[in-house]
Amino acid sequence: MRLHLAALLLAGSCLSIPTVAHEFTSGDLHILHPWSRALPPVAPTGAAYLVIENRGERSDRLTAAHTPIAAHAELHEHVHENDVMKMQEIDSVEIAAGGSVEFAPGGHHVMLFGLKEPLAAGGEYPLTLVFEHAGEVEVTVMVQGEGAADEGHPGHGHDHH
Ligand SMILES: [Cu+2]
Repeated sequence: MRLHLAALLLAGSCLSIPTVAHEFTSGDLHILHPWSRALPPVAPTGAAYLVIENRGERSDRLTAAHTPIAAHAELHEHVHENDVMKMQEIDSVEIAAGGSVEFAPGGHHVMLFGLKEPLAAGGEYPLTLVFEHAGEVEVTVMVQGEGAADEGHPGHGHDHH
């Protein structure tokens, strides 16, 4: 329920900030609108979301990510286990030829551990995505504030703490 509300608020804030729509291209891969939720400065973990489109004719895989603002980054997914939503690490995410994968709250995300600087609204930071075929692709993640602060990062059901 709260997730849906957050999604609506987020959609609204996207519309009101035109500069927020941004896209990165590497060969056949298009990475759309990388963003993070702004978090209180004390938050030790955060998450990055984006959409990866593969407009080519062979599949690729996202295998890792890293950023200078976090000690460690992992690819995560949300799973339902006994009616509890949990996050768990995944080795890689396939981006099928002609397909796309969405990293979004409540689903896949890039989890950031050991934040070295706060995710402050209006800020941005570099994130490097590592693909099996396309290699490393650096994108800029925009940090979005008001209306995007939900979903339970950091916190619920995390296995690492
Ligand atoms: Cu996570």
